[in-house]
Amino acid sequence: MSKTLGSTARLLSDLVSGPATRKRFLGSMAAAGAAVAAACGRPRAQAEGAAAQDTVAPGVFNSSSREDTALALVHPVSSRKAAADDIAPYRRYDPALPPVAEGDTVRLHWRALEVPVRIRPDLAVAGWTFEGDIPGPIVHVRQGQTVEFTLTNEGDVPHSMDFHAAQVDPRTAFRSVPKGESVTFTFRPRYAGAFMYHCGTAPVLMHIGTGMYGAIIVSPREPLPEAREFVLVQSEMYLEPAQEGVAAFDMRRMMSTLPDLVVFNGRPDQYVREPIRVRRGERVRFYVVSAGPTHECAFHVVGEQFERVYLGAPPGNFIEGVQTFAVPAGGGMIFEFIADIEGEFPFVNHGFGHGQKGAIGFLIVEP
Ligand SMILES: [Cu+2]
Repeated sequence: MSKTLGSTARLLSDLVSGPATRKRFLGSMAAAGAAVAAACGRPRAQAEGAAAQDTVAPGVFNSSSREDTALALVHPVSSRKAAADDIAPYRRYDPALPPVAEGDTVRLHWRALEVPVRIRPDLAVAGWTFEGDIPGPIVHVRQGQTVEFTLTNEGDVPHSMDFHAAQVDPRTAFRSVPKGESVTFTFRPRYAGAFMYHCGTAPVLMHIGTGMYGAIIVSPREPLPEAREFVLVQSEMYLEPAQEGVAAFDMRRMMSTLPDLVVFNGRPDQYVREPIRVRRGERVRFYVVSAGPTHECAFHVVGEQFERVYLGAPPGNFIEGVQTFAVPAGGGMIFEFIADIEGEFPFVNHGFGHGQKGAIGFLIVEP
């Protein structure tokens, strides 16, 4: 019995950190921290010193292991610190669910890009991204469609893609690819719902924590009732103090799980500054994905009640008459109500220690 538990624990440990002793794991976390530091403009010597402590043979195949990021430390890690002037201007992340992609096969070819992203008019973060934004693009497909996905890594450290809407062998499909290489895989979503995607390269905490996540929405074959549909991806940000308007992500603080910011769609308070607007009488549907890396989202709309919350696989699996429901880290759920009252309705993470840190916005119901 205890032997079984021991091997299960080891398996779980391997999933998170790769087959390694605790000492080696902690060593790799230090190296990973150095990778972030190097990626964000710290002296290269510091990163190389950390790499030397943790020698990993190039070419090791390990789809989701700590080796992947540590491997990159063998190579020079270029400075990621861009002059604030070079960073794209601030823009609101459009929360509207895009239309379903056309065709039986949906082909996506994305790049992993290590670029700063402006999350407030006065603040950019030195992110690792899919397609240059945090979160990455919203994908919308319908059950029955096939997704053919390619990721080309244009960053310096290895990256990968893990779609929670897919059922595939992660060792091959979700494998990490080094700079300049690509990985392609195909899947056919079995279930409808709101799903997370993320980079699964180890340490996963660091890759999600640095910005590599987003939402894939799978609509059921029979469409849900017509609605105004919005996607909210909640995530936490753990940052070092900004220098010249650019903040690096802080791996050690990710492990502390006490975030500086908790945000919807990558920008704190963006829908307070620029609210989401609907018309009175419209059905409103929020697809809420908690990207974490660690915390849930206790989703609530002040002054409203959800007619339905779909826990998964719509059109079934809903509960009715709900005030608040928590979406776990790595999960996604669908929240629906009729906006039959005019007004300004805050939507929040009702875990207010996190709502206060930026996971809040306004839904304006206009006549
Ligand atoms: Cu990554």
